[in-house]
Amino acid sequence: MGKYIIAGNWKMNKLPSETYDYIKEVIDATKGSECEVVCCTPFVCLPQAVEAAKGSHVKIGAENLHFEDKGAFTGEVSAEMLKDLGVDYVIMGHSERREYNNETDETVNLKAKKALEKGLIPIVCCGESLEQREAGITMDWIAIQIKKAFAGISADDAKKVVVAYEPIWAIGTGKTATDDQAEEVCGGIRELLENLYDAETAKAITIQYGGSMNPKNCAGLLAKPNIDGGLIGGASLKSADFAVITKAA
Ligand code: 3PY
Repeated sequence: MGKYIIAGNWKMNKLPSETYDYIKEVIDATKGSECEVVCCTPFVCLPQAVEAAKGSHVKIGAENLHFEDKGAFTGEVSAEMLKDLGVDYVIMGHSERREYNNETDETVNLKAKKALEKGLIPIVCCGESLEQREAGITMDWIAIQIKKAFAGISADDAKKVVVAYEPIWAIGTGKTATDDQAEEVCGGIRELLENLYDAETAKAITIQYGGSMNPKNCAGLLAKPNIDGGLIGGASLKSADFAVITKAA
């Protein structure tokens, strides 16, 4: 299956002045992990994060980007700016940005294409609401999100994309999908990707579970055949907790 990647999503947490030391802590705590270890930080923390991670096994990611190259987009940050800073990954389509910042499947697609063009690895988030799950339309919804996110992306580029399945009802609620619920959707995503591309491409794509993954529930989730890692919210803010997860992957 895809390469195992555990990525922290700090969201709007930690200060630039705390970042350098915290990344050093993460480097120490996660030493010996077999997966790729990534910390996605707020824009203002990225310079310190990149500096601290230099020469280590930890990679740095951003939590968003703009899909245009440059211009009159006050407050926005381009793929090239992130690349220039030494950033490797970038999250897009997180349900919080879909809810509060007008992120749509179309902007996710534009962002994914721009990130790939500039040599960044997109972490594309998808996931259903509780109402959609209860209505039995989880996979239909995810299929729309995935098809739109990957529109116009070649098989070679698709292999570089990371998909994060994050059920909205499990984000910031303390609720996690059961191992089987998470595997069912991640397996469904793999099947979708196989239909969109081919079996080899679908196998190469990392599919993460996200949504309150923590030191207690990570082992069961990560043991599932179609879960190749995690996008970690709260548990990425404590290096010891984060390291338990990176070592389980
Ligand atoms: C969570 O774990 O809450 C997340 O949203 C990870 O992205």
